[in-house]
Amino acid sequence: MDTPQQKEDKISPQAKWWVDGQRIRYKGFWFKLEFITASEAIRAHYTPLPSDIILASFPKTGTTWLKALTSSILRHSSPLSSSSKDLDYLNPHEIVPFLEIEIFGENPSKDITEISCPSVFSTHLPLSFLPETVKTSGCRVIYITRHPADTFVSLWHLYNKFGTEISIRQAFDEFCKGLVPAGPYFEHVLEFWEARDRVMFVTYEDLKANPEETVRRIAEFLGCKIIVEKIVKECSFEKLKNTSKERGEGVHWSGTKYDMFFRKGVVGDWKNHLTQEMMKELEDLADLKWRGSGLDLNIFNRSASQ
Ligand code: PAP
Repeated sequence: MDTPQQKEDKISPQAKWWVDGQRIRYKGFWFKLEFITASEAIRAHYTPLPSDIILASFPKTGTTWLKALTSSILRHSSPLSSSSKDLDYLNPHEIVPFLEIEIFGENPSKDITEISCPSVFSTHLPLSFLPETVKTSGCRVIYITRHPADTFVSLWHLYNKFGTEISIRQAFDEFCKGLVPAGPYFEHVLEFWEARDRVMFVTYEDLKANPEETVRRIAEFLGCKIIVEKIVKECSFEKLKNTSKERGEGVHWSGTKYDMFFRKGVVGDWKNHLTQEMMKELEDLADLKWRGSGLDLNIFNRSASQ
């Protein structure tokens, strides 16, 4: 039986996020209630098949790009695979569903048995919220991450579009405290980092610095033979953004218009928004929270070939 502290750690209400409603702290992470309920359903009912592919990420770290790349890799390596639909017609989020909403949410919008093989899912849940079998079933998990400063800035812009009422300084403090959806960022990254013997770990910065090499690594991890340049071109920021514009407005379940997933797509935009002092705070936090794990902010400075 849980001690009062353990209970408190599991469900500790309540925090109001910048824009919408309440967040609940559950097992050390902040989520809306519906995500917590869904994570329990996932743990109870989801047994990954060895052929399943799970794309995991903290929000705003490159999820959309990784979804596009993975579906493009699968489509080009096996043109008959219907799990990899054409990016000319669909937003990457329409191709790869979130486990915690579209599959195991309160009103799932997809029937898991209808999804073709290999099934590709995504998740913003921490590793500890997923079933243990994710580590043992042979399914492939790819985790994408991004420098916390650019992650925060991307999140800040998104929430501004929804009408943020607090200053960037206040929002930054909340990010540092972990009070953001799926936060804290540092613990989220650390969980997947510590499982990297089973999880492929990719950074947004690797993809930007050396897309061909990183895509080649992803394809190899998935056991796919492809023409790398074709995939990189098909999933470039410009291409996806233009396709999204041409298609007109569509709205993701989160309320995000599809074209809002493509804002600037660069490394280092934090310099336009954060002070050196704020960056130092992030560096200190990384130091503190990742100490002893072998993980540090230098992973965002390396190119994929190193
Ligand atoms: P999500 O967690 O809400 O799905 P996610 O896709 O992880 O969002 O992150 C969005 C970021 O990825 C945006 O970054 P920015 O705000 O700094 O611009 C978005 O522009 C960027 N992005 C999306 N697609 C691409 C792409 N093909 N190449 C590079 N960056 C991309």
